[in-house]
Amino acid sequence: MSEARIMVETKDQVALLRLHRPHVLNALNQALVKRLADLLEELDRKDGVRAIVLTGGDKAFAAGADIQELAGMDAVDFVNRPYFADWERIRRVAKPIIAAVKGYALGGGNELAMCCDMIIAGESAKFGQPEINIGVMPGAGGTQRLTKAIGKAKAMEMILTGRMLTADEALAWGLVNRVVPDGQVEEEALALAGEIAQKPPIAVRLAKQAVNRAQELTVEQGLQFEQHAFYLLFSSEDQQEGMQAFMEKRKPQFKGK
Ligand code: CO8
Repeated sequence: MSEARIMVETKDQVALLRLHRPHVLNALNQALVKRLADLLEELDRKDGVRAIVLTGGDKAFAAGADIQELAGMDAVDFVNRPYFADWERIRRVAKPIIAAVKGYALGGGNELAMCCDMIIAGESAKFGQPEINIGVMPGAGGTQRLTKAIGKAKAMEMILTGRMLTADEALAWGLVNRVVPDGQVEEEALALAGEIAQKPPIAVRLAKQAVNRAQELTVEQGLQFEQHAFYLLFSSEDQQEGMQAFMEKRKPQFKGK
């Protein structure tokens, strides 16, 4: 079996990516993360795709970085490779990505789910940053994204104890959008992606960027970004179509132009 196996299906303008290294609970080795970044960039450029769902297996979305691979690395390897460059590529994907999580989302797996824009969790989902138990700490955004998502006190507790959250706790703490029975996770994520795929794609992309700016910039800078993105949309055909359709009381036909 290829070490970087990811299945891809596309239907109704939504692409579904499935991580597939079941023998190690989808542990994220470098080849898998690179393949994922390659595929996401490809889908980001592809006209017929407007939203993406990322999922794993029944037992694990992803159980973290591949500890077997990590164990053989030293600090200089991280600098020379560079280990996190593919994570940056994933972070820059412009189209919306929804994580559909069943089972373990741990360490890099939880960080990957948080790199997505929304998370649909199955009842079996377990979210955690257990790096502390193996002598390290989160390295792919966990200390930053988790803190923004659930607040300092709770992020501190998860990161310093390595304790896992159940799906219901993750919902109560604001980490996930909703919890559904495991058998419906993919369907629910695909339905949400399908709904977004009907919206005007340029506005979706700019709105995604603007919301992400709220995590990264001051309110002043974020407002400035939002206003510029808003102005920009007034040069799109979809803005004219959307407003015209509203006034004519008909369904808009968005073209992504
Ligand atoms: N890396 C490599 N192999 C793994 C990993 C992993 N993260 N997780 C599970 N496996 C392997 C196991 O070694 C085992 O292999 P084998 O059958 O050959 O012994 C197989 O998957 C099944 O696992 P278990 O037998 O352990 O299954 P259990 O149901 O008993 O336990 C757990 C499931 C609780 C998920 C357990 O496997 C576990 O604790 N895994 C490790 C979780 C962890 O510590 N994750 C954090 C890793 S560090 C990290 O993510 C750093 C992130 C920063 C950089 C991100 C870059 C990608």
